Amino acid sequence: MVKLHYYPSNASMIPHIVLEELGIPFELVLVDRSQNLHKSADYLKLNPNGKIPTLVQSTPGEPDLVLYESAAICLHLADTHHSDAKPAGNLMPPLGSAARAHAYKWLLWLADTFQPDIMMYYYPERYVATSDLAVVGGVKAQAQARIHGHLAQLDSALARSAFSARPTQDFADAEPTEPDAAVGSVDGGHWFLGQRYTVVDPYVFTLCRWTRNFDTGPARSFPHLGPYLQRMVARPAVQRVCVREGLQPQWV
Ligand SMILES: N[C@@H](CCC(=O)N[C@@H](CS)C(=O)NCC(=O)O)C(=O)O
Repeated sequence: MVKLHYYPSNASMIPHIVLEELGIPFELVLVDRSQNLHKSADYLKLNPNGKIPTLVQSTPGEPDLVLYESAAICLHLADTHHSDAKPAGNLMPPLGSAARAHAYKWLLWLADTFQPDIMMYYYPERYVATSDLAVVGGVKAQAQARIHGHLAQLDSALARSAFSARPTQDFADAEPTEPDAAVGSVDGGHWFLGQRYTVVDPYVFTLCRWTRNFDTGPARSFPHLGPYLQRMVARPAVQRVCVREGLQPQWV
């Protein structure tokens, strides 16, 4: 049995979507952040960072696998639900392929570059040793400017992947060539790495969702990200997660 320790709209949404996409039976365990339970002694035993999510996988006769870090959880779920017989359901490109290398690159970039800037935007006071509102506001503004750059980077990567996608390819190379100027208007109905949906998609979706209330430049306002996010919202697994977590529209 798999248990996902979650809080609505937190990073736990990323593996939650992956679990739904893979059709794995799982149990959701609420870590009530409103009661600071992510810092409780019991939760810290699972995740010493006091962060959400944590996945606990129990297999009879084996010690529990306790895993934190959204990207690691998603990769583990993709690895353990990989099928050579039914490759269409796999959520990572084949081992050793260029597409898989790009998947690693994007997952790490999302986790170590984009996600920390979002945290800095929402919690700027954590990053300065003063309560001076002008200083705190400056940290927030700088984070928002960097996030705008990250969204632009995702948007142009999507443009390239639309340009490179071929119906016969299992996984399009995510960064094959410089984008063609004409590609700006192309909406190939594709996913982040090309024709095939991967665990990168729920990660991109969730971080983009966190910009939905930005007064300027939310992810949905970018030319390629906008339609892409709508394709994500149309996926039944994404809809099930948004409903189960009790999220209010606008979802993205
Ligand atoms: N890189 C970690 C980050 C997790 C993370 O920052 N989670 C946030 C919720 S979105 C959290 O638990 N914050 C609580 C806190 O910082 O006190 C992951 O993706 O698992």
